[in-house]
Amino acid sequence: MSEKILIPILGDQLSMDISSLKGQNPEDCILLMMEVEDETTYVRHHKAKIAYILSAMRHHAKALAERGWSVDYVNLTDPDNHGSFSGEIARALERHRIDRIRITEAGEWRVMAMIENWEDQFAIPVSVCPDRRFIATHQDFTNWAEGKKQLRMEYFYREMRRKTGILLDRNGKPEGGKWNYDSANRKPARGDLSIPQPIRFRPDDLTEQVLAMVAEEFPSHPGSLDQFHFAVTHEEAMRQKRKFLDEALPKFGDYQDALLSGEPFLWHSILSPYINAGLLDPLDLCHEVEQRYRNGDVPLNAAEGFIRQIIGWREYMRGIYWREGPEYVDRNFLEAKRPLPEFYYSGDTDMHCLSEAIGQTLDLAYAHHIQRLMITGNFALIAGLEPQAVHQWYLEVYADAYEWVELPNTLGMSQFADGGIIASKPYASSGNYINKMSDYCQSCHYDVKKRVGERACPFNALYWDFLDRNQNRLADNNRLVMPYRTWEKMESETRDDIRRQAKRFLDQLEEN
Ligand code: FAD
Ligand code: DLZ
Ligand code: SF4
Repeated sequence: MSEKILIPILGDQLSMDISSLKGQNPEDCILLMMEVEDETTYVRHHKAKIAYILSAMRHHAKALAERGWSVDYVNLTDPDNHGSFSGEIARALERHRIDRIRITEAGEWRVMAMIENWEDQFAIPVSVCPDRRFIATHQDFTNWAEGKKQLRMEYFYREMRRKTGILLDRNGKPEGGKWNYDSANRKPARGDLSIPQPIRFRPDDLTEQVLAMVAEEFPSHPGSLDQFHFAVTHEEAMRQKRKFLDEALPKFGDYQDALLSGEPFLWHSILSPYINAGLLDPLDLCHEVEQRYRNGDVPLNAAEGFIRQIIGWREYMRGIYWREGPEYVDRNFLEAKRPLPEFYYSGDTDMHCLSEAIGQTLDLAYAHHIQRLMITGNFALIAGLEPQAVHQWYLEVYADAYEWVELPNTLGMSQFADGGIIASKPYASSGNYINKMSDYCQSCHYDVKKRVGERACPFNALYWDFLDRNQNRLADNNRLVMPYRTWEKMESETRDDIRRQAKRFLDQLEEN
């Protein structure tokens, strides 16, 4: 009798090419897919995030079965469901005669720790395959980081360009002569531009069942299911990819940093949930973007800008996550302690920029990068919110959020809680930046031009107060020399007024 192999497929491994399936004969394998309470509740995920992942899992199970794989699928509401990956592996080993387990490495420390136990726990051989959906292996990142004082994304990105050959000319030099065209990518958007909209996929019967189940099982989780629009199959994700390439990519670069009221998507791809769960392959996508550039369909600043997000930022964040270890989550360089204000779960605030970004997050489980970094993230940073609470919020509310990518973005890039491993300076700004890049301030209760007084934009006093509060930790940062000089040059009464204004606001924040 041939050896029987149990292959668990996790909820973010929904690819036909996942490494654990490579070279395996379907007749020798049982694929195990598990909807489990531990995964749906280790944080209070947005309802639409749970619905998206479970529906995509159910569709993927069907697609695997159509290709001849035997799939054992455990539903969340199965009465015997043990509620955890390990519990369900134990049950599967009772149901089937299994000789060994084979699995693609999990995306996060928490789940890897479980998998590493299985060999002893179940007295069965367990082999863990590397996740080949990433361009850099763990060893590649370690080799690159070796001996470097600073791990700047830009240099890592160049390595990835060389490794993949993407956007290199015949001599191996960067296409167009420069590695990075970010300086061309800072246009504010105007409401009169025609903005492409992503496809809103209509839920099929399977998705409708999942939506009903999620509404029933997770009533207290944040977010709404009313505008559920996600693709839940590889084919649907490919349709959204094509729409993005045709309609939004040409201007992706120009408006990458723009913000506009009532426009949640702008020229972004809305592909992160699909890339992270396995419905789309990141490298294939970058090759297609490169091809669009070579065909003359899109400008270089758009193609390079997009490719940098994937083979640069995305890969770099994963590298940092695994390099920094499971303790990374506890870092709090700025010793920020304030609890997350309630309005992060309601959008109910008269700061228009925040109510827009949070409102759309609760409706759609999506916000684009500049909203995450310069609105919700910036506010959390300058208001001194506890980075672990901020991390939990981001992990809960976005459909694309898995710890390996969310944590370094939130804790490192956005909250500077790692003391500068990722960011060379904190992404802190006053209302001025928001006003320059958006139309939010035009319809806000507050006056973006004022620093003090009843209607003064809270971002203004908070920004200076943030610098003042953290002077002993940040004054040495050579990228902050100018702002500290400006602060020092202000009249001492002005500085006191700003401190008082910030204190009043922060006291009220804690009372509410
Ligand atoms: P686009 O703007 O179209 O970008 C294209 C792709 O590039 C994205 O789909 C994504 O795969 C990749 N990408 C872009 N920026 C980053 C980045 N900084 N890190 C990793 N990949 C990137 N991204 C996640 O995938 N999951 C998260 O949980 C997540 N949390 C974040 C938290 C904070 C505080 C911040 C500032 C950023 C976070 N990001 C996260 C990165 C980024 O905001 C999202 O990838 C992006 O907004 C997804 O929307 P999109 O697909 O329309 O992206
Ligand atoms: C995020 C998530 C959720 C909400 N539910 C499940 C689930 O029920 N079953 C599953 O296999 N995966 C789920 N996931 C994704 C997992 O959390 C993700 O695969 C691991 O975090 C990988 O490390
Ligand atoms: Fe946000 Fe201030 Fe502008 Fe209002 S005025 S939208 S609070 S930056």
